[in-house]
Amino acid sequence: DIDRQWWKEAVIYQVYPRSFNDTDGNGVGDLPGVVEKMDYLDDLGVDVVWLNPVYESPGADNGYDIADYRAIDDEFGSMSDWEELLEGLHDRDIKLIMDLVVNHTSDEHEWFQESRKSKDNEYRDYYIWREGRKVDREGGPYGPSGEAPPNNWESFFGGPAWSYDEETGEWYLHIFDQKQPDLNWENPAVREEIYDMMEWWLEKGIDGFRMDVINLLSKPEGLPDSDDEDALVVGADHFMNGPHIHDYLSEMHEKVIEKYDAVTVGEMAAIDAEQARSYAEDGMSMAFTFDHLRLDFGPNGRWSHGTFGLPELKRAMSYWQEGLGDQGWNAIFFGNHDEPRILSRFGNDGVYRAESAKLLGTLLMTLQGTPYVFQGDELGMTNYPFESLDEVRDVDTLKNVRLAREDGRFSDEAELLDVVRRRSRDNARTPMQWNTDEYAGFTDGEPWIPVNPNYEVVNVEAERDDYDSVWHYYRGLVDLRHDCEVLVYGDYDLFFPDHDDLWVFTRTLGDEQALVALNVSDTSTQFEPPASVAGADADLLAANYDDIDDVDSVDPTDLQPWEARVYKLA
Ligand code: TEU
Repeated sequence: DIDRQWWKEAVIYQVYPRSFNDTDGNGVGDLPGVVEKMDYLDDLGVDVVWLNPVYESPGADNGYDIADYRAIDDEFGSMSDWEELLEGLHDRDIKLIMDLVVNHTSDEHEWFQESRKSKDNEYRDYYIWREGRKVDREGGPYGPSGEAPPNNWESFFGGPAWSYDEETGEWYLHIFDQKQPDLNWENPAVREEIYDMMEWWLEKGIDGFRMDVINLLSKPEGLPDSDDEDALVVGADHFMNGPHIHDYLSEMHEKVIEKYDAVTVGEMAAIDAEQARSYAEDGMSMAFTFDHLRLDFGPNGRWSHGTFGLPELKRAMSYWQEGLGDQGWNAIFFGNHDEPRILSRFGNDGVYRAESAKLLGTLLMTLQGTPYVFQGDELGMTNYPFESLDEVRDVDTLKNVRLAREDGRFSDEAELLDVVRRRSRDNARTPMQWNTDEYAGFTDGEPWIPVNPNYEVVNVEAERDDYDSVWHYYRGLVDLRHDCEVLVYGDYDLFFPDHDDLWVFTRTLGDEQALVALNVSDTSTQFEPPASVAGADADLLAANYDDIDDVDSVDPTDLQPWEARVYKLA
């Protein structure tokens, strides 16, 4: 009995509009730019576009600081441009999901402007205000008031999660930048405002929401200090998956989502499979989880570098492949606008650039769950070779790295640069590479962030002209995903979990079976098929090396560096 859903069968493409295509020459991508590339998306064959925020925003965190939820920022165009996009995508049978950022607003949102005015303002309780601590803690005093912040929670972007506001002499909570005050979800008026806004967008015809840091909405009574040293940031043990989170999400589902055939994908750091199942019960279609994107954190967490082996990556992914059962659904992704490029992080972006990009695409499209392609990954775009912090735009990188430098956490500037190159969110935010024109055809002006110098080789035009390119391979994978139900709904079974180089698994649905064999390494590796499929008649559904036309059964073979094969068992 398969629980079929359109969003389980879909391939989703993430458009980061700021860096996708600029039509007005101001160096920032815009909505008419996405409209211009709708045929490109259609040619690639994707079913859904997830659009990062384009709402009115001062841009402290590239649109994740929203000043008006119902307006399009001038930088991106107008509401009629947005409507043209929605209509154009729908004409091509492509759905549109929008980013929902409701843990916080911009400090320039009118609610916050009101809220900060006085303690008895009707919007005061839309946000989380507290008095500072009168007793100086070690390291204090912090604020201009001579007080310490209300508790010891830290911002993801570094420093205390609180800022002092002179106007009323209190502090407000911001888990991200100080220009991103957290909304107070305990206040029913806040929840109603958000639900109305969501409904407004759904009425316009969108097909769902990607929900930003959605498991952060509920903060515990009393906002206690954290003493969990393993938490992602100080306080995360309290503000992630907080006490009322399921009440809020199931309320949101009943009041809004349920009335539409909308998909929801929650961004949910720090959850396990059991928690994911309970979020699914609240009505969340699927979740972005991050275990696999923490493996390369070093001794000082995100801003230091550690190493990991393939068995750990397989373990992290297989946990989720096996862990959800009938309840819940995986969102499969290896990167997005917050992460380094997948090719540089999990592949080999040098000699085996094309091979490893294709292997990662194969993995993305053959694991169980809905695959998300981040713009440019279908070309094999890579990390940016940062030479200095001057090339960095991202608030997260700039703030964290500066603080770490002040604290002496880097031994020298070279170490700092190394970590920025590996980790900065800007790696994924460099302009989409369309052709070999200046600035890769992204803009006629000066781009807001530098273009990766490899655009001369890695670009849409060149790859569409080359039948062996990463782009054409992705194009084929999208078709494959559409044609093979076993790749969507089949069970996942992992073989040789401890093998250092091979990732081998089957997908099984009734009497249909596919076998995926990946050589995740720079050296050729002997593949001995698992006993259950060895010798079986099979066709190759996908392969990233082309000298294998004669394969008609699953036999022992040497897999070339980064070779990927998908067999369909007869
Ligand atoms: O990201 C949430 C988040 O936790 C990230 O800040 C993450 O810690 C970091 O990017 C390193 O992986 C979401 C959005 O995707 C991000 O762009 C926003 O900055 C953030 O929320 C705040 O809205």
